[in-house]
Amino acid sequence: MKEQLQKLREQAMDELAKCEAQNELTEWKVQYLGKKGELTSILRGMGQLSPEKRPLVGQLVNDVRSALEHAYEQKEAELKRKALEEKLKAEAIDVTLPGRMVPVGVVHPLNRVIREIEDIFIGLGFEVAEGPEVETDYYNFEALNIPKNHPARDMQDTFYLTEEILMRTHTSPVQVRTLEAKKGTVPVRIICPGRVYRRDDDDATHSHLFTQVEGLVVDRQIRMSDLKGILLTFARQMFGPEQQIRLRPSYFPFTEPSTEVDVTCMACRGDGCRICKHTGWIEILGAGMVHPRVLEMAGYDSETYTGFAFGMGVERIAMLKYGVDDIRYFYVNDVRFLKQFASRS
Ligand code: 2NM
Repeated sequence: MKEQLQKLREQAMDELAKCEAQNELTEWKVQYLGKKGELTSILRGMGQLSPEKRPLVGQLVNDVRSALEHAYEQKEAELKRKALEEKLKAEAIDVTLPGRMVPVGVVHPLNRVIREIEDIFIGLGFEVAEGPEVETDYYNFEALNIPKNHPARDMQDTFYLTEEILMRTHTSPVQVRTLEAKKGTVPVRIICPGRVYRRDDDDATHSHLFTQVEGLVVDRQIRMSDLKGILLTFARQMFGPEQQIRLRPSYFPFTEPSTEVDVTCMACRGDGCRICKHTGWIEILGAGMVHPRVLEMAGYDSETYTGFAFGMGVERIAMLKYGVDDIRYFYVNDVRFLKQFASRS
């Protein structure tokens, strides 16, 4: 009996050592330690033994059982550890691998310049106002002192949708709408960026669709010197602290007096070059004192209130700033062009 137990123990230990997976381990446990297992059947056979031998053999069986149980637990822990190690090895991540490049877009140069202009005027106390690109004849022309059959309508050939509805030719209608909404109250300090449309043949310097930023200030005692101060401050923040501005008389139906505004040529700093046609100056703005009729039509008492307004073409400024020689580049969305604005400001 004792030998039989010894043999069983050795055999069980050998078999256990061969186990390589949890399912084999479970089979082993059933075979040697289970209710119908080999140890149990030896225990059952003890009935045949003499009473003196029974405790001795019982003790032996229990020793073998606990030795096998102990060995089983150790083996199970070992297998679990091995399985975990393999799993960690298989799922290992090389954190030193370079990441996959994600293509990132860039802000369109026109939007970049718009943001820059907005930031400057916001710093001067202006708010940004926007409005519809499809407008009525009233807001685009009548309210701006451009009556029907007025020659000024020829200045900006218009895309008409119907007799009365058109694509706006400037962002001034937004300013008229803002004045109406403020119902005669001051101060009014707004800039209006947006797309405008004119029936032009496209070429290197003309586009039937382009972008404007217009500004408007209305308050008591606003005068021409306020306009000059604001535009000089703008020019210096936009193009550099050495900038000067120059005002030349002009004509717009919605301002009186009206002026065209030149800034120091940023290419030659005023010395004269091809870009400024050897004048040292570049025209970038139109401006003037808002015509009293425009104020009256929008509900402002022109005896009490005065204002100035100005307008500029964003493409022209972007072309000068970035050295772009054809306005059409802004609209064809050639990534080779757009990518060049990746990290410039
Ligand atoms: C310009 C030039 C001069 C202008 C006038 C107005 C309004 F609505 F207040 F009357 N907005 N913008 C204006 C004046 C625009 O662009 C070259």
